[in-house]
Amino acid sequence: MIQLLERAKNFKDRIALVSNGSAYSYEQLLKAARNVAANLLAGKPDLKEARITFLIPPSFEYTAVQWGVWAAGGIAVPLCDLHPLPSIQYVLQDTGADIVIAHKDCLDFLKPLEKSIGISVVPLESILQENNSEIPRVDSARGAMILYTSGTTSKPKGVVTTHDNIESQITALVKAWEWEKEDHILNILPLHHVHGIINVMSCALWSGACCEFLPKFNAENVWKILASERLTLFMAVPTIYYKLISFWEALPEQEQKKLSKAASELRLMVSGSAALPVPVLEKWKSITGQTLLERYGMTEIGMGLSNSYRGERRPGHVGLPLPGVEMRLVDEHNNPVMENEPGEFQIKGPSVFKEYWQKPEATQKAFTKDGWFITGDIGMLNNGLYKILGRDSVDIIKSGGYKISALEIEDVLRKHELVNDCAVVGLPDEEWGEVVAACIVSNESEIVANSISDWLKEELPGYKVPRKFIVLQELPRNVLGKVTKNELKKMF
Ligand code: MLC
Ligand code: AMP
Repeated sequence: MIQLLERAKNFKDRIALVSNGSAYSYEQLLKAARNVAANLLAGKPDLKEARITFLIPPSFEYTAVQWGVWAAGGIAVPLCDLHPLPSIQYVLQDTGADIVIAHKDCLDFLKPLEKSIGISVVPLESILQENNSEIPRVDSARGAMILYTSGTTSKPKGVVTTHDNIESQITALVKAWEWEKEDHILNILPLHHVHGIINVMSCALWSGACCEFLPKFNAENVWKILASERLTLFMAVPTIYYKLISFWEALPEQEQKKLSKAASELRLMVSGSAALPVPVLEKWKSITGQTLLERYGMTEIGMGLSNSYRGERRPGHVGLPLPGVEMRLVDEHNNPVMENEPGEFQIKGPSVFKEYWQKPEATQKAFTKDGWFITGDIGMLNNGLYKILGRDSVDIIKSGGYKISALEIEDVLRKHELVNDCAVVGLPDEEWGEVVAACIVSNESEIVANSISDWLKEELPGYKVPRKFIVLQELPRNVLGKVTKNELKKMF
C-alpha cells in the first residue's frame, strides 16, 4: 500500500530485496515502482481502483509491480504460479481485470486467455520500462489488494483490503515482534496469500529491513541460507518446519551441529497458517534451541492472535490479541463464553478487510449486526492464553498451510464423466496437517484414481488434488440425506 512507498524514502540506500542473486536498494525499488505506475497509467490521471492482475514469481519485479499498481491507484491482484489456467481464468473474470502482467516464463501459458476472455497479456519487461510521467496522490481509504480465499462456498472469494487495512496488519506485527531495519528475513512462501505478502515481505519493507526471496521451497536450500547466518527472522507454515526437521535428521552429526548452531542465532522464528503440532514445536526446539512463536491469522483479518515475543510462548496455544485487534469468543447466540468454554472467534479492528469482491451478501453474512467478523474458528481461553480447537465447518481443509474448500473440489469432480457423486474430506496428517481425500460414487468399479487425479490437475492447483481416493456404491448420509463427513473420514 501507498504508505509503504512513503516510508521507503527514509531507507533509500538500504537493501530492500535480495532476488535471483542480486541485491536491490529501496531507491531502486521506488524507481521501478514509479516506472510501473507511469506505464500502467499511460496518460490517465489515476487507475481508480482498476484491478491489475499479475503472474510473477516472488522477486524484485513482483514487488515493483505490486507497489506500482498501488502508486497508480489500482488494486493489486497477485496470481498464483501453481494454478492451472481454469483457476487463473476464474480470478481474471471475477475481478473484471483488463490486463494481466506476466513474467516471460508465463506468457505462453496465459496467451490462450487473450482469445477466450479478451484479456490483454502484458509482458513484465514493457511495464518496467523507464517512464517519468506524473503519478497521482492516492487516498489510503481506497481498495489496495484482492486476495482469493476458499470458504464454505464452492468458488474462492476475493478479499478486498484497503491501504489502511494493510497498514494496520503490518504495524500490529512490526510492534509485537519488534521489527527493525537491521532485520533480514527469508521469504519462501507464495506471494498470493497474507503470510508471505504481509507477515514476511511487507513487514520487512515497512521496517527498512531486507527480504530475501527463495521462490521455490526446498529444505536443503533453506538450511544453506540459515547456515549463512545472515537471517535474523524466519517465518513458515508447520509443514515447512516438518520438512526442515526431516532433512536435518538425515544429515551426519557434524553437519547437524553446524546447522543447529546457525539456526539458534536467529532472533525470532514464527509458525502459522495452520495448527503447529506440539511434537514439531518440541523437535524444533531440541534441534535449534528456538521456541517457535505460534500466531493465528486469516486472509480477512491479517493476524489476530500471537504468542508473546518476550514473554510466554505456550505450546499448542496462539497467545493473545495483537495490538489494535479486538477479539471475542462467543456461543451460537453471539454471547461471550467463559474461560475454558469453547466458542467462536470474532474479530473487530482496523485490520479487518473491507468486503468480499462484488459479493455483498457474503460480506454481510460474514459480520454480526454489530460489526464483528465471524471467523468460523473455534477456540477457548485457557489459563490466560487462547487455544484453537478447530473449525465450525468440515468443508474447510488446511493442507500445507493452504486453505481448501471441499465443495470446490466436489464441484469439479462431478464434472468427470465417471463420477456420479462424490464427497471430499480432510484427513489428519503429520506432515501436511490434513491431506485431501475424495470418496467417489461410480458405476465404473474400475475407476482409476490416477486417471482422475491427472484430470483434476488440469482443473485445480496441485495442493487441492486429493491424495487419497475410495470408491463406494453410495455416500454415507443421515436421515435428512446430508452426507455424514465425519463418518466418511473413518472409512478411509
Ligand atoms: C504438495 N504435495 C502434497 C501437498 N502439496 N501432498 C499432500 N498434500 C499437499 N497439500 C506433494 C506433491 O504432490 C509432491 O509429491 C511433493 O508434495 C512436493 O510438492 P511441491 O509442490 O514441490 O511441494 P512443496 O513445494 O514442498 O510445498 C510444500 C509447501 C507449500 C509447504 C512449501 O505447500 C507451501 O508453500 N505452503 C504455504 C502455503 C501458504 O503460504 N499458506 C498461507 C495462507 S495465508 P511428489 O510425490 O510429486 O513428490 C493464511 C493466513 C495465516 O493461512 O494465518 O497465515
Ligand atoms: P486463510 O483463509 O488461508 O487465510 O486461512 C486462515 C485459517 O487458517 C484460519 O481461519 C485458521 O483456520 C487457520 N489458521 C491460521 N493460523 C492458525 C494457527 N496458528 N492454528 C490453527 N489454525 C490456524
